[in-house]
Amino acid sequence: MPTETKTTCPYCGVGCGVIAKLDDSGSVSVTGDPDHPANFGRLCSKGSALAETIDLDGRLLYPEIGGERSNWNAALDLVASKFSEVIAEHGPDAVAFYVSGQLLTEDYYVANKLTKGFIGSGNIDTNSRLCMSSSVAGHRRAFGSDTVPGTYEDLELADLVILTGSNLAWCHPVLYQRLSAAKTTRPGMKIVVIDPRRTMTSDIADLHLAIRPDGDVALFTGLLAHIATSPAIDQNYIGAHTAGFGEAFAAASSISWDTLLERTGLPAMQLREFFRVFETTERVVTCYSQGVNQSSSGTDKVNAIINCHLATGRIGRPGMGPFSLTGQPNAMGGREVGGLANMLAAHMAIENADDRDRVQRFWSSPVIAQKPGLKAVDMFRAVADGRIKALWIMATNPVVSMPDANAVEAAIAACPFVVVSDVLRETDTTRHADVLLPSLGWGEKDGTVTNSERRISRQRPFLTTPGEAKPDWWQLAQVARRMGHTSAFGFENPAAIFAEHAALSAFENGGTRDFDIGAHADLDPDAYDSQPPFQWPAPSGGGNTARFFSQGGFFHGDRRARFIAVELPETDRTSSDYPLTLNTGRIRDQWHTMTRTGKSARLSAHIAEPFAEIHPRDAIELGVRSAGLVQLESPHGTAVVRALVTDRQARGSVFVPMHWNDQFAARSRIDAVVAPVVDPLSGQPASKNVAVKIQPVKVQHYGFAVSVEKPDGLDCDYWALAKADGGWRLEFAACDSIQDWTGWCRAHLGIPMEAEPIGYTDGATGETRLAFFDGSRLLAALFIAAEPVAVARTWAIQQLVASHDDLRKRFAIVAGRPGAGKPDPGATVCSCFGVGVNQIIGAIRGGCHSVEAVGRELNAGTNCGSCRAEIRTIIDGCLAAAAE
Ligand SMILES: Nc1nc2c(c(=O)[nH]1)N[C@H]1C(S)=C(S)[C@@H](COP(=O)(O)OP(=O)(O)OC[C@H]3O[C@@H](n4cnc5c(=O)[nH]c(N)nc54)[C@H](O)[C@@H]3O)O[C@H]1N2
Ligand SMILES: Nc1nc2c(c(=O)[nH]1)N[C@H]1C(S)=C(S)[C@@H](COP(=O)(O)OP(=O)(O)OC[C@H]3O[C@@H](n4cnc5c(=O)[nH]c(N)nc54)[C@H](O)[C@@H]3O)O[C@H]1N2
Ligand code: SF4
Ligand SMILES: [Mo]
Repeated sequence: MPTETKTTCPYCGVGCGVIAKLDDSGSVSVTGDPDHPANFGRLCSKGSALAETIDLDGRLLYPEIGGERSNWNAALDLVASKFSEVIAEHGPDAVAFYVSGQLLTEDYYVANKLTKGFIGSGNIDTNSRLCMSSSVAGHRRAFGSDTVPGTYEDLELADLVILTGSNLAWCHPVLYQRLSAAKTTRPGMKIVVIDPRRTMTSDIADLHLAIRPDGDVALFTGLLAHIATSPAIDQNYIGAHTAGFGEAFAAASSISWDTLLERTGLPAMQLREFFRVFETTERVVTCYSQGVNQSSSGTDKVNAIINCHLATGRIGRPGMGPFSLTGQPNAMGGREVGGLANMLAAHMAIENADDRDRVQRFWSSPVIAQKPGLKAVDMFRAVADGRIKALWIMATNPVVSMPDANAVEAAIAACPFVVVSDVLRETDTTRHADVLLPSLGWGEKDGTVTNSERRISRQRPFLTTPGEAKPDWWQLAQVARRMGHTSAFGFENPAAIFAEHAALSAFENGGTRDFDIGAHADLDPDAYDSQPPFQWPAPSGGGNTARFFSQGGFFHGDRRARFIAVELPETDRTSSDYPLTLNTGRIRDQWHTMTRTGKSARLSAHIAEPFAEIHPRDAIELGVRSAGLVQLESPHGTAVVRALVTDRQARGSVFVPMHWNDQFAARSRIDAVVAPVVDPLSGQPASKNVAVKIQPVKVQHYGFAVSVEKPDGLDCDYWALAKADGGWRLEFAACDSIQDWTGWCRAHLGIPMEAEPIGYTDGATGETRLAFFDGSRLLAALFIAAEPVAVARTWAIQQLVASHDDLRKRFAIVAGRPGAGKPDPGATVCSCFGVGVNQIIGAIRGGCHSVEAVGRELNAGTNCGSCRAEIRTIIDGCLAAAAE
């Protein structure tokens, strides 16, 4: 009998419930939990592929010191003694913790307690600085607390949903599915997408505003000026529950219409239409994510949005409110425990002496941090200049994800003592660790996470502990005990930590703080184990509500919200040397630095290479050819990626995904190019507006290979590796001439000497095609050309698992295309059923003119639904082409 465990997806902030089934043979399958209120059974492509990412390949299984296997006692003793020494000699601010929104709340709570209460430093920051900190700063300015007022249901209840700086279809896919289903049921519902690029999300929009980079402050300030003189204004709400409207209105109304047009880059008609639809629709939700947060004006963007909701009183009522979409599974939990350098535990403020005193009394701690610690970018600067001498990195990969990543890498490499807790042995960050601590991963670890709508769900273990891996909270508590704090870190299990966290949230609260889960302060381990998902607030006396602020009740001292008078920021960073704007973000099927999604062949099939989206006219001016290689350069570094020429991109901008790193590609860490420019209030990096220049890379040989063995020792100018069924796929390019491709295959694709190739080299063009077999099995196939290689890639990959008994047909592989009657499926669109673009086009030609019809014919889009937007785009494209 398979065992079933209800747990939570470890990827995005939607926080979907999943059921993991483990059968007697040890194999795992993962399905959506129909009872979970975030997803009601739905999953996206990443959630559906979870079972493919939990193997032990590449796992860090034992503690290491100096690259050698060690044991827990030695490793923990060393960490505790080094941290203690540095603190004794240089003070508490000479150590730092850099943690993650992918920790569980219990891990995070212990990390924060140790740093702020027992070491007495504010130097704990997190990758949430790169993710949510502008939202946190904006919420605190407006509401007096870091509160998300609404719920997911509001997106379904609204008559107007504005998505700004959010690629919901790819980044919060299940929420997108809920929204898209609501729009199907109520076609009158309007969706406005605000994004400089045309994304898969903009495809369901009634209105897509292709705003200029960072034009959002101007747009929402213009909107405030408009609604203030329209019937939409709610003077009662403003009068009863807010302060500062006059100043905000004065600032907004001083901006001319021409300035608005210029700063937003939008046509006047679109701007008017947007203002009109906001004015006339009461039920409006404005969702925002990284296009808002990751900006040098991120906090002002958040407040400009909130201003409009306060001015109309459209907040905290069904279908109304500003809604910050959180990225990571536990971005919210991290905020609840105070994991940011400028926060204290349980939504208390580090600047507030009463709060500091309260937390210190609750913890009975010897000290309490007196001031905010260093925010991520400053923290790594302090590592670089030697102020920080001991650093513990946990559940994040800063060498890939921090701006100015080469400088961050150099800082970590030069730091006298670096501890890294991770689940993988080899990442771009782990290679610089003095001490490596093996952590439990998803499916093994045990605790809670909070999603974007304040819902706390359990992550439960269903796998056995691999090697000597241990929970992150345990590692921290062990070090704390070894530093002398025995009783405060005597936790036996995550339930005990959660209960303490819940008790602190209620401690001397009495309704003065938003975050109160006192109802769970007495939870025993059994109750914790079976705890169903619940939304906060959940105070001990009951009386919790799902939404905040419909009747005011803000958390500033006077219980009023604040309007913020924002100024228009400088937005254009380009210059004659760096004339283009680099925008970075995500793709559908990869998660961050690919340490988990990169293990799945299915997920790697959707987009297998790093790329730069470039507008066709920019491409012509730059001399960039479609599928050629380009180098992006800023004063901070360079990266090389494939050119994807598309009119979905605006002129003057390029988009590059953040995911690729040294484990999967040659020089594609885009954060090496990103400047460390931050929002002055939140400290969040402006990862979406970076001045760069681009040039085409002159290539001698373009190559594509499929290989059973993992390609190794690659030293060519460009390569990108992706997992495939039965082996690996490799895209690469060389700038210098290579003659001996058979030797190259032996050196890099693990081809044994006795395996003879079949194939040819065309002396005139240099085109080369080689295939190596072992009996009836294909070991590797290589395709080289002077142009980007034209090969039926999906078909070529399928040959890795096909049988090649028929010797004559082996030449089909060298030809690089399937024989008659075996069509090439084309690039994968639907990862659940492995359906390619050519198959979808075939079905459309055969008369399937809707997503549903394509689904009936090919199954595509009928499981997780993440590809439905793309299928719709392909249908639209085919029908438009046919009509011409
Ligand atoms: N598939 C996938 N899903 C994920 C993740 C992942 O790695 N992969 N990561 C998760 C995490 S941690 C996060 S934080 C979220 C992020 O989720 P999102 O914020 O939705 O994702 P991004 O792609 O970073 O950026 C969103 C959009 O902002 C746009 N943008 C850029 N500049 C501007 C601007 O000035 N104004 C406006 N209005 N828009 C702009 C970009 O073009 C981009 O399409 O995704 C979560 N979900
Ligand atoms: N240019 C650019 N840069 C960006 C962004 C962008 O849009 N553009 N987005 C930013 C945002 S929003 C985010 S959230 C960050 C994300 O960036 P990171 O946090 O650096 O990315 P991840 O790949 O999620 O890193 C998680 C690490 O923790 C490990 N891990 C997984 N589970 C566990 C666990 O349970 N315990 C421990 N100890 N380790 C574990 C993984 O193997 C991996 O090494 O990137 C930021 N950087
Ligand atoms: S939307 Fe996808 S990635 Fe996000 S929690 Fe749900 S299943 Fe996981
Ligand atoms: Mo994020």
